[in-house]
Amino acid sequence: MQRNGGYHRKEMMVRQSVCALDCPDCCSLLINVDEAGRGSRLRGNPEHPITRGFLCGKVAKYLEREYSTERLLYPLRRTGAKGDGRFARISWDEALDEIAERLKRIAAEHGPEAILPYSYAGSMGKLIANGMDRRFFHRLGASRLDRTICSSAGGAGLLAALGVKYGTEPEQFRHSKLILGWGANILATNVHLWPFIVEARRNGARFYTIDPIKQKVGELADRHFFIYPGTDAALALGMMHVIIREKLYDAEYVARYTDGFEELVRKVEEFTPAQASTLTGVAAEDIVMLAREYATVRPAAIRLNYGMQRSERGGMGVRLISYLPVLTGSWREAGGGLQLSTSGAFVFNDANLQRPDLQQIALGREARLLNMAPLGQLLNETRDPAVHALFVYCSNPAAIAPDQNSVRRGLRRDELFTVVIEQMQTDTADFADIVLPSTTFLEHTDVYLAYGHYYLQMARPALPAPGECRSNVEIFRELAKRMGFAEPCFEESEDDMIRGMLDSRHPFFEGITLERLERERSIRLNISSEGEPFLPFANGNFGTASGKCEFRAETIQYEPPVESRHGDGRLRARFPLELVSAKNHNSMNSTFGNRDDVDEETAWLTLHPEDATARGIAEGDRVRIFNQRGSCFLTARVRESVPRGVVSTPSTRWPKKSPDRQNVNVLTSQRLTDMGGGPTFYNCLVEVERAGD
Ligand SMILES: Nc1nc2c(c(=O)[nH]1)N[C@H]1C(S)=C(S)[C@@H](COP(=O)(O)OP(=O)(O)OC[C@H]3O[C@@H](n4cnc5c(=O)[nH]c(N)nc54)[C@H](O)[C@@H]3O)O[C@H]1N2
Ligand SMILES: Nc1nc2c(c(=O)[nH]1)N[C@H]1C(S)=C(S)[C@@H](COP(=O)(O)OP(=O)(O)OC[C@H]3O[C@@H](n4cnc5c(=O)[nH]c(N)nc54)[C@H](O)[C@@H]3O)O[C@H]1N2
Ligand code: SF4
Ligand SMILES: [Mo]
Repeated sequence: MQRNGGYHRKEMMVRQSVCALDCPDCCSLLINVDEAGRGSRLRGNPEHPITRGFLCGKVAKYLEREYSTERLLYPLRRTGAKGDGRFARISWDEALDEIAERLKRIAAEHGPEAILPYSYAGSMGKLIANGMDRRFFHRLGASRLDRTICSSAGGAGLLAALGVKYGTEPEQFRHSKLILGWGANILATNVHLWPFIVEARRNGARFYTIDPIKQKVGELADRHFFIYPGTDAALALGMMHVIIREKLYDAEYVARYTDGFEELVRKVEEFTPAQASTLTGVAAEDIVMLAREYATVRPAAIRLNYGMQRSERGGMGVRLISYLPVLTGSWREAGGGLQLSTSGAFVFNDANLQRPDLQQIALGREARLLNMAPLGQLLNETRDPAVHALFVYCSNPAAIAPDQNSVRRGLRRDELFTVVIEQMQTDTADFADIVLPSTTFLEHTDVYLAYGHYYLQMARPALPAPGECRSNVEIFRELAKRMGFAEPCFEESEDDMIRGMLDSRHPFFEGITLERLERERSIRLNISSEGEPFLPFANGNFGTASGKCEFRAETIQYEPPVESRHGDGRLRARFPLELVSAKNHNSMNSTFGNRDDVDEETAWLTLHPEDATARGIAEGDRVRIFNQRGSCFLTARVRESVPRGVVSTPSTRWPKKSPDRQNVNVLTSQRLTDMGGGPTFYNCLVEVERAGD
């Protein structure tokens, strides 16, 4: 802790923390704390090589949330109907006793797999969202949750292509001469990559974006390419066609480090630029130009983000795009390659941390695995056993899960026992039988991986927890006691847990200890020697069994998404517009949805002028947006930032802040992606009409 007296009248301490929000940047924070323990200013750590002294707008204001009068401070028991939001304060003992008693009863009557945890990355912390909670549910024998809601299609695509889930370091983008922002809203969702792009451009790099929406980052690009939602696989095939036809690939790299190239050559023959253009909406000459520049302007880096894999063909899209730097040998170069995620380099000892072996005690086997994306189906249709208890933390499924009407029908079931650990009274918390108040990341110890860089970080509490808030770790530890779980792992301190997870024996983790983390707080993984760039596939070394990149051309195929302009004709006749509900700028999924300014940002629907005129819609009109699954109201904005046939709204609003208590997820479907079982939020056909005032 540094002291920073001087011109401040009150003695100020500067404490270090880490932003735990679900963001690739995983920033190192500094917070000013006065003698009374009150935080007064949050800023980015200037010494952190990625944070570089600045924060995004949403977290610069995080202290407003920290001290908000809307924070949940005490355990609550529901007194009204599910969803009404009427609750009464109870004590921790009452709350925990009741939860333990209900879980025991459900496990005895229906088997423990009738209990379902539901969590995602409200905190990215290993202890808070991937630690004591997992031990608890494993010991209980609860159903396991397949955490697919965000990135599993892209993860599967990347693994299919490269065999591991990591890629180019953000720091290396400064050396690029051509950067493609592909399905990546960099200024909103990954702002700490931006300075490296600026540096590259200062040195002459070109920067292009490929996205169905021209976001702010698209306006700042040298060129923006509009693409129809969910058609990236076709664009990648078209680019490969040109690169191969014009012999722009790196023949030596391909010969040494890949397998199945000849079959790939035959496969991509049919995907001419003209054909790819029809499917994607990108002009044929632009596809040729993109392919030529990508292959010849060196080094060229691709920043792929998860936006492009939230669609029916998302897995194949990521897989095929990941072949581009393989074909051109771009992995050899600093400033080349591709980044979708870096998370696969953080090889913790998750067996120590999460103790999957504990499932043997209750079940004698692994518990069933349920995919979180179609939550409505899980709650309404799962049998043998049905879901009788839902335990939610670090997620707000009533706002963020697809097919919201189905989710709500499930949450409303009388016999379902629901527990929600939360910081705010979310829509999901409104359906809970018991609500437990959670600490924020400024108030508990945790360890963080990153999915946009290679620094492992640790945070200690910087601020005291208000009211009776407790961390998930404390809560699951207490619940374990009440359930009678006697294993020593439920007695472990946070530090014990950290030691266990760092004991991974992976070379990337060598020399990383709790003591070192305590001292340094942020440690670059051992991915390359000091001062050297990390070039993971410069010499092949793919994560496949053969160590080569295997094209397996026979498994490459492309079909237009069902919910798209080239998809199901009957559906399209009723709902001709493609809705993309991508990320908002000033919030984090639904996390700051309680704020009025965020609600306003997420209440817009952008339409192309021709689509608006055809429907008699003008800027500022209230519109109803609907399909076979539901409808909601938004306010029209008429712009050429979307192509004809595409409408867009920033996601996701708190349903209960909108007049009809619905957000866009009433429209999105429970259909899954081609790989990885992910949700298909961005392939969603709708119609829009002007609504009365
Ligand atoms: N400000 C802010 N930052 C965030 C978040 C937030 O809610 N707000 N959420 C966090 C989370 S959970 C995640 S997963 C990351 C995601 O980070 P990103 O992937 O960058 O964000 P998205 O908005 O999902 O998608 C990025 C872009 O992909 C575009 N896109 C949609 N469909 C397609 C398609 O089919 N093809 C192509 N090429 N592009 C497409 C969208 O229009 C969008 O502009 O951001 C994190 N950071
Ligand atoms: N239409 C549409 N839907 C989407 C998306 C989209 O782009 N469009 N994006 C999808 C994606 S990529 C994602 S990742 C999901 C995100 O969906 P969620 O993972 O549900 O993320 P948030 O909406 O940010 O909600 C996280 C909640 O966790 C709580 N929380 C934070 N820290 C803690 C803690 O320490 N303990 C506990 N108990 N709670 C905590 C916060 O208060 C917040 O309410 O949404 C998905 N849904
Ligand atoms: S949300 Fe992302 S950019 Fe903002 S402070 Fe957190 S890690 Fe940094
Ligand atoms: Mo996400």
